[in-house]
Amino acid sequence: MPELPTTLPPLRIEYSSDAPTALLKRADVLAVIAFEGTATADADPRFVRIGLEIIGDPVVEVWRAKGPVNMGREGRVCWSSDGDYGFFAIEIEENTEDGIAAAAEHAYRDLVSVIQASATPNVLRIWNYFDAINLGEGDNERYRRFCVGRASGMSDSRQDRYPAATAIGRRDGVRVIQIYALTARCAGVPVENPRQVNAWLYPRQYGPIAPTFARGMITAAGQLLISGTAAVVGSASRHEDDVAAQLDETITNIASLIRTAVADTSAVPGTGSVLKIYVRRRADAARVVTRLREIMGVPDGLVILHGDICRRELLVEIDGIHV
Ligand code: 3EB
Repeated sequence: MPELPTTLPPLRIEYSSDAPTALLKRADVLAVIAFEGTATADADPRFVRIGLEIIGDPVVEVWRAKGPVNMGREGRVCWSSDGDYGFFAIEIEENTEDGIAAAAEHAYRDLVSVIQASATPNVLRIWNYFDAINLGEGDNERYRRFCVGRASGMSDSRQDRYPAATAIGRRDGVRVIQIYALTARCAGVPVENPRQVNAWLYPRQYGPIAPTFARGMITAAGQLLISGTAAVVGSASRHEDDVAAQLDETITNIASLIRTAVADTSAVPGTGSVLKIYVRRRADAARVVTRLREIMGVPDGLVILHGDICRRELLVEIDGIHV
């Protein structure tokens, strides 16, 4: 068998106002991620619709690989792949009283087993969305219970191999966990942020099981996948009740991650970045966008979503990709 190269062509991630059904007709489309307010598509394993309100123009996120893309379903997991990259998605209902932890564990077990059996077994990045993320007190908060279940479902992962991730709360009242993953034929290199405690080493006060994600992941194509990033310095949340200061801190964190990843002390987010901003309060959206443009100019792509961040005091979070 000829040996496959250990580098990958870049994955193109962009926002599009084209109809999902038109996008899905293209043979190089790996995934289309829509939000509330964007049109639905016919049942296609490459299509997910996340129940977050999009603030602004109704665009969808499109992932384009080299193609051609194969796709299918394996139990509850939907997948697609062009041999270099894989897209895997699962939606799991929360059933019992301890629904969220059990559902997260099942979702991760199913997802990981299908991914590990695939030609693209290296998990680069995972997105997690579920309802009412801050409901419940102390260790009963739904985000913390989710972290417990996720860690059980990922139990065979090594700490230095956690994927980059996002976990955001929906407000649609639908008790279904929505998870999707980007995987690849070649492993990526996880990156941690020197301004922040590694999330998987967070102290006990933030929950019984620390969140299992890396701050970023450099792909074999040299692209940096940026985890959900907020105004966390060390392990503490900063600038309570001040969305502008939280945004500035978040962008400082992202700049620090990018500089660590590319070993270039002048690198900044902006050109070359495709970003999502999650705002807890709808009314903050315009201010956040104005401030973001002041700081970083115009990124290559930008979407604003109305979603809850995993700690109550956090008002804004940003994730994305930087090339
Ligand atoms: C933080 O820095 C903010 O649990 O998967 C960001 C990205 C956050 C991912 C996750 C949580 C997660 O801790 C929260």
